[in-house]
Amino acid sequence: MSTTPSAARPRVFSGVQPTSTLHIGNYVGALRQWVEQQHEGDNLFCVVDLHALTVPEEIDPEGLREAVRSVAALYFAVGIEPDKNTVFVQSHVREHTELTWLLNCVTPLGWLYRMTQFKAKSEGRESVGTGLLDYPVLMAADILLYDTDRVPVGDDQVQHIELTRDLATRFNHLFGETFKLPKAVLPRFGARIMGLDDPEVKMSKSIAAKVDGHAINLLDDEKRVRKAVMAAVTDSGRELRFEHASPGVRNLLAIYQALTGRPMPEIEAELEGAGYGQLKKAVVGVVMDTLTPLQQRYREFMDDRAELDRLLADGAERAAAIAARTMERVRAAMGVG
Ligand code: ATP
Ligand code: LTN
Repeated sequence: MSTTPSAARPRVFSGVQPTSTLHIGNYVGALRQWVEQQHEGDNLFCVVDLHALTVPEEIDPEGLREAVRSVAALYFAVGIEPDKNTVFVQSHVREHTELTWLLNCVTPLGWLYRMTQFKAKSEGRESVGTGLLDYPVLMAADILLYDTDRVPVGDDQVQHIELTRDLATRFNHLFGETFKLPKAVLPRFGARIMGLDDPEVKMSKSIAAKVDGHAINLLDDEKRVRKAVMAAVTDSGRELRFEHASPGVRNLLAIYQALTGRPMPEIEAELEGAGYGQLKKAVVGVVMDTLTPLQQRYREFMDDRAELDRLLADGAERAAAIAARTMERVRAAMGVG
């Protein structure tokens, strides 16, 4: 496999944190885009376990190792082909942490305090760790280490990718042309799926771990999916046109659209005269059409641990070869190493 990005094959990098089970927002916002675009790029898909350490009270070492395997198995289960993509675990390639330190030294604190994710995650906490503030610099290191062109993510990560570009620009200005500037790539549909229980907030793993009925998790069985979708917040009317619908109904329509890939006018025509109950049943149907085969493949990967570990070790070796070359350039530019 080629490890050199070329004009014809853009370098693609993305990752998900192994913090509890992934949900349908992670699927349509991130994983499905990766699968759809996997033949266009020279891709690295990472399980970003170092990002899962930012709240020390919540670190569960055994649970984390298991979650890393589970997320990797999900990557393969959604259709990421191991021989065409580099799938690896962030902590297996030490250069991520080394580059983070070097980038830290050129990052103005003000840039980090401005991040909306930092503001949201630090709000109301008695003590906030440095890792939570520094999180976007580790993410910038992930991306810049591989001369990444494209970063396929959901809408909530765009600000972090802009920060990555700003950091790369600042570094290049201070130490000479070293890093490429990456671009965020958003999905056509479903860049921001909202919570079923509260359509004003983004569907998120951390809320799903605490609140039943917030998310549709990728490993949920039909009973749980049905329960969550049927209880989803709507309103007392019957408005099923996307533009005029209330936030909860819009979210269900958005999930339906994201999973069927059909244009909204076609969906609206199909549901004309229907009530919210029918919309919810249709959503349960398309969710299960997606989840059933995915869960079957997930179990196969989880049952063959030796093979999963082998695939990840192989991925780390390929990623490390690229990372080592970038670090030589960065160290030379800064006069260390
Ligand atoms: P946490 O609550 O732990 O922060 P999360 O649910 O926000 O987790 P991440 O690991 O931060 O999930 O995100 C992984 C990928 O999924 C990112 O590309 C992110 O943009 C995307 N994503 C997360 N939530 C959604 C959502 N609700 N809709 C669309 N994409 C999403
Ligand atoms: N912060 C991202 C996860 C992440 C990531 C990355 C995504 C860490 N490093 C590099 C894209 C590229 C999130 O989804 N919470």
